[in-house]
Amino acid sequence: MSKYSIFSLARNALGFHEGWGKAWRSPEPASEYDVIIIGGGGHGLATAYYLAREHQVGRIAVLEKGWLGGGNTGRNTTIVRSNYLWDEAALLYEKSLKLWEGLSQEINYNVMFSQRGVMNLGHTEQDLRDISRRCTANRLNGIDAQFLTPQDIKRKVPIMDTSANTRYPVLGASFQPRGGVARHDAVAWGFARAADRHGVDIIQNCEVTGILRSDGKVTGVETSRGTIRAPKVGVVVAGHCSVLAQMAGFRLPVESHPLQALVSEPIKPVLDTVVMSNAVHGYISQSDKGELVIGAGIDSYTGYGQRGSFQTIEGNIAAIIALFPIFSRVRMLRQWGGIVDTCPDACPIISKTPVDGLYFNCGWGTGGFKATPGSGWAFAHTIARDAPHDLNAAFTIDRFHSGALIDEHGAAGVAH
Ligand code: FAD
Ligand code: PYC
Repeated sequence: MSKYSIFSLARNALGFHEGWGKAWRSPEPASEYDVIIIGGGGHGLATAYYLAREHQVGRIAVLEKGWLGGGNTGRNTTIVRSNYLWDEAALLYEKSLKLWEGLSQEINYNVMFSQRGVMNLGHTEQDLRDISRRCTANRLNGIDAQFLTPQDIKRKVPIMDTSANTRYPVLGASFQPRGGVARHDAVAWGFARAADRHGVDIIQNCEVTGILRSDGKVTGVETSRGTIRAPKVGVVVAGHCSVLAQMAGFRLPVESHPLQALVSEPIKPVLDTVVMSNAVHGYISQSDKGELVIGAGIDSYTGYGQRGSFQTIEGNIAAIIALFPIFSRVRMLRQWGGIVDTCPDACPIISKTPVDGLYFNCGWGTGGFKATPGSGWAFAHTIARDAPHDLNAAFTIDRFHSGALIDEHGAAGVAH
């Protein structure tokens, strides 16, 4: 470390960070852009970054009604993996995983991507058949996948109850060593700073209230900060995509549900991988700070409250304690909910729409955090070229008319 940076570190430590520059600008909205992105979550910010970086689009704005990453991006349990069954989904999520592997360097921001592996447990003979089918399909697509026996599982996670007489007998698991976790808010901040450096205007506290159209084409948006014109608009608002679709005059086959998560008080390191179980609707990992990060399945009702119901997490915690009796006396610190946008086939929409120049990226449901870089990359291509990339060509809105669904309930299963 140079003398200069040691002094500047000491000065900032003693001086309440005086002189630290803002990570991104906060410009007033211009009256017109080449592309407007609605939604300042990870996907929206990544889209803006790749539009500027890979497609040299000049004037881009990201409009966010609240603060960056205040939606699902900052509320998820940060699990990253690509072990999906069908080629279309597996290749899209694997593209994303490959981008994760170089992301901190690419955007020069430490997103703390930690490839500690992701384990998906099987509790019945049918679970094992599904797991082994998925492992084989993954390997055929060049995706790392291992089948673990109960003995392998016990060696990797000694604190799990793998004895025969438990409520949820552990009969086997799939394991993706390259899967893991990342720091979710850093992903939003990192993409925001990188996009800003490429000239993207990031405008917070700017709610889109209407989508302007003329002769079947988008012409701009109405916002809480006035009218902004653009010939292309990308919508990436997760749980609120149906609201935005209604503004544009069409309907999406999406339901919005609360999805909850919890963290415990910090404890010593005891769990160095991610464990998920579709059957018990629960998943758990330990953060670098020592907190247990626990998630549940979706609440069964639809709604926009970022809370969720007690009964869902009560069942979730009971299942986690059955698998990990050692945690029975750990105290939970916080609980929260996000609104997830679920499609009938548990796959996303990255697509053109019935309105020319208007594009939607949504329907990631409970599993879009892992897709953040890949989704932004593919959506940027779709907007810039007005045509999908091969990787997202199957994820159109049209598939709900044609019937070409991609059923990923097994891989997304934990929470849908
Ligand atoms: P968001 O981050 O929600 O961003 C959308 C933004 O749009 C928001 O900031 C919102 O304020 C803004 N917006 C909405 N309406 C408007 C408007 N009218 N005008 C302007 N802005 C607007 N996925 C995984 O892969 N792994 C996990 O472990 C995982 N765990 C999860 C746990 C929980 C509890 C939850 C809730 C989700 C989880 N997910 C997980 C899913 C994942 O979080 C989402 O799929 C992903 O973060 C979606 O990102 P996004 O950028 O599309 O949405
Ligand atoms: O998609 O891996 C996932 C996931 C885990 C928890 C919520 N979603």
